[in-house]
Amino acid sequence: MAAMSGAPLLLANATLTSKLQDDDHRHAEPLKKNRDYEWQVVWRNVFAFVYLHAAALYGFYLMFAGKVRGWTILFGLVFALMAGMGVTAGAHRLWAHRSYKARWPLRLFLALMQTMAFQNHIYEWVRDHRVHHKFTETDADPHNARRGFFFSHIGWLMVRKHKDVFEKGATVDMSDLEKDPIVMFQKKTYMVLMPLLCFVIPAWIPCYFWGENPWYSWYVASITRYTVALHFTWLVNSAAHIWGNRPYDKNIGATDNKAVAICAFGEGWHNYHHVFPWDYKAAELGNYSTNLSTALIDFAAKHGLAYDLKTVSAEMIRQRVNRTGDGSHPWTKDSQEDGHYHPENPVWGWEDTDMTEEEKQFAEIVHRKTE
Ligand code: ST9
Ligand code: ZN
Ligand code: ZN
Repeated sequence: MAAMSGAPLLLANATLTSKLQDDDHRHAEPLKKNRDYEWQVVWRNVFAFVYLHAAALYGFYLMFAGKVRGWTILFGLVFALMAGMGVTAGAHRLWAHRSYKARWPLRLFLALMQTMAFQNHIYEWVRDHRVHHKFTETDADPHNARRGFFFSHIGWLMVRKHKDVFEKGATVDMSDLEKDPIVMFQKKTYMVLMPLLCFVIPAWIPCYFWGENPWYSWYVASITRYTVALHFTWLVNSAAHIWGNRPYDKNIGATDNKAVAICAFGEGWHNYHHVFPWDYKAAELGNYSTNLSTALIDFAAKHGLAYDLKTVSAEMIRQRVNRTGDGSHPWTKDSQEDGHYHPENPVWGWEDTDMTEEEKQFAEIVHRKTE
């Protein structure tokens, strides 16, 4: 393991030019009507979501009526936890933001867990997410929250994307993922692996190991577990772009929302995350109880599977809170402007080649002394 293994890194970017602000997505502005975007409904997806929700309601009935075994419910919870971690610690913090590095056994494990979640393969998930960060709350954002709760939550998966998503999305560098054999293998085999890992195996395990009724197992361990996990994930795109505090930047839509953080294993500290997307914790406030993904990454780092964890200095956070926060940060009242450090904006958090020379210059990685 490299000498720096397990040690968080600090990214200092003193006067980084803002890509995000270039996109002119001031939250207060109402969405301009865009005649180019006539919704083309994808009925296949609409019907799939109608089935999922009807079947999940039946799954809840089975659970509350005591028809399904306790072991099956417990299994569904553990499975959801693992799949969710594949999304948060894997697709999101590792692959989309490169906020830490992972040895191949951890990458394999995270890719398998991400496949269990069926939120599209890692490559597609990351592409949409990088585009979301780069063009937040514009027409190029796949789940633009300025189109309202329903669109950003689920609606965006039921219509064809705006042309800006394709056009501006094409400017996002994905070469790092193309070099990761685990990501590319998952992409190639997704249509076989995903149905097995997300639906067939979780329905089969309760039947085989403790004799659950196969239909009950299907509805509870597969469908209800999947549907609830989707909603918890989607809340990050919808609720955490609408309701909550903006302690770090009041000018952006993303919010810190503790309830979402709990449901989405630490991804609800979304105002912080949009301001400092390279931080492997995706949060400053809260602890492991509101950030289970950080607990997993720290555990992996302790055992040498994760390393080069990136984070943000307390000073940099303080300066940003003072300059652009909405006053809800617990430090705000005590802190004072010293005028020394004025971070303009984050780098997006991964080592992409489409960063400008100026951005690269300021995205200097500084090692933090640990002990
Ligand atoms: C799901 C994803 O639910 C959820 C993501 C949530 C993200 C949350 C993030 C927050 C942090 C993490 C929180 C985790 C919490 C976890 C807690 C768990 C308990 N850039 O897409 P297509 C191009 S998925 C550049 O088909 P259409 C590209 O060339 C749910 N280019 O567009 C592409 O071709 P290819 C299950 C892009 O036709 C081509 O366009 N899945 C980009 O408009 C066509 O792309 C579903 O429901 C881009 N961003 O269709 C299926 N995008 O791929 C969902 C596209 O060959 N998807 N291009 O390179 C679909 O059916 C379709 O995508 C569609 C749009 C109908 C929505
Ligand atoms: Zn992100
Ligand atoms: Zn967001």
